[in-house]
Amino acid sequence: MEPQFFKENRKAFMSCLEDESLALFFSGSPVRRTSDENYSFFADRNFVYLTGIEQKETILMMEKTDGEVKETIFLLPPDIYEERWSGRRIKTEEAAGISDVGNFSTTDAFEKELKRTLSSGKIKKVYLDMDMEGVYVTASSVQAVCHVLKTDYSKIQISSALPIMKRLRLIKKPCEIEAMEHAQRITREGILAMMRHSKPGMYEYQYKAEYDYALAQNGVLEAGFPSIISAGKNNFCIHYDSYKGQAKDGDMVLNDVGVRWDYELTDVSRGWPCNGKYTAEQKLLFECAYQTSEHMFHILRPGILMDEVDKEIRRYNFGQLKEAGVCKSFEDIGTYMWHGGAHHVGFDVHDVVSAKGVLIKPGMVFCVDVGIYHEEWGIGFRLEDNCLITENGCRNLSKDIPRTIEDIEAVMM
Ligand SMILES: [Mn+2]
Repeated sequence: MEPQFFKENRKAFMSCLEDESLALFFSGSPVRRTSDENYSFFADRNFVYLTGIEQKETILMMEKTDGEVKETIFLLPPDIYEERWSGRRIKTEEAAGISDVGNFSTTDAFEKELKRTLSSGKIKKVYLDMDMEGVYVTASSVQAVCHVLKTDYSKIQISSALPIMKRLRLIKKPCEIEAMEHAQRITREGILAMMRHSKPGMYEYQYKAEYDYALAQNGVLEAGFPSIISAGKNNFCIHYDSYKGQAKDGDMVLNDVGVRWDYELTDVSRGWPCNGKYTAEQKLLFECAYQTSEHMFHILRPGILMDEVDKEIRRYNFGQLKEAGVCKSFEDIGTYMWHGGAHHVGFDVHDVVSAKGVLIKPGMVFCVDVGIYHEEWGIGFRLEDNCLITENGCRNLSKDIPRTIEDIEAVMM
């Protein structure tokens, strides 16, 4: 992503703030795993959306006074001994090149600078990055600032930056779409690798190994999110992650996987027979999901209420299942459809956006996910694609990943 992208994001964010406001974003700290080990660090996505920087313990401070905005990034100071063990820390010039922020300081100066700013008498409101439930996301840092504000600056109001971030992140820019398209190409490689190597008797971890190998060959060292790869009855666990099961002849394999490229994610599901040939029952159900998905890609366009997407998937898929003689009454649809069919994707796989009561607009990207679970027949799968809303319709970003019975069977021949 070009520095311009992050600069525009900050500008858009600050334009939503009143004068005499301060906003703070923290990249976060690694979480301890055990003893002296941490989980690999993953920077807060709102912080990354505004800076492009993914280093731990980094802080973005933005101040709006007298109609002017001042942006400062606080970086970990150089430490030759620490850097010997855990890699070099990002330098000011590099951080400036990535983010296009003009002012830099070091994290050890942050507390003093924060107190100086808050004591200036020019700040009436502080915006903090709080998570979905209003609980503080980058826990310790945000909590520490809250504590300082409540004890020493009780006249300054605390506000959540989240509603603004959710509005901004809802609409994707052309560079984000480009990154997603590249991520789709790699996702395709991963799914094709699983399909091509598939045979009865293969273990779920072997499918996963094929997926991870294909990604790594394309420079992606970690799946976009914990891959869901299951076979047979394990397909009935929606967020399955054990990978210990074995695909037996006649079983379907379900993959619900993604790739992150340049911060942007994909989220694609396919369901296919491990032996490469759909049975009559599998065909019947798959065709229902496919027709529903096709229907959605025909009708989705700007102006439709986002809340209607899920309902329409359910309504249309019921029609298909009824015609197939599987489900007789709409009241019973919950027996076969276990989850929602539309969530946004972007910097997060369940993207942090606000779409409730919102009309669909160009630049939105969300999943069209049709899941069918028929426990009696032992068949469960999802057909999930990523839909980009355009000026007068939509585009299936994952359309090149085989999604018809004919195309999937051809790949698996
Ligand atoms: Mn998914």
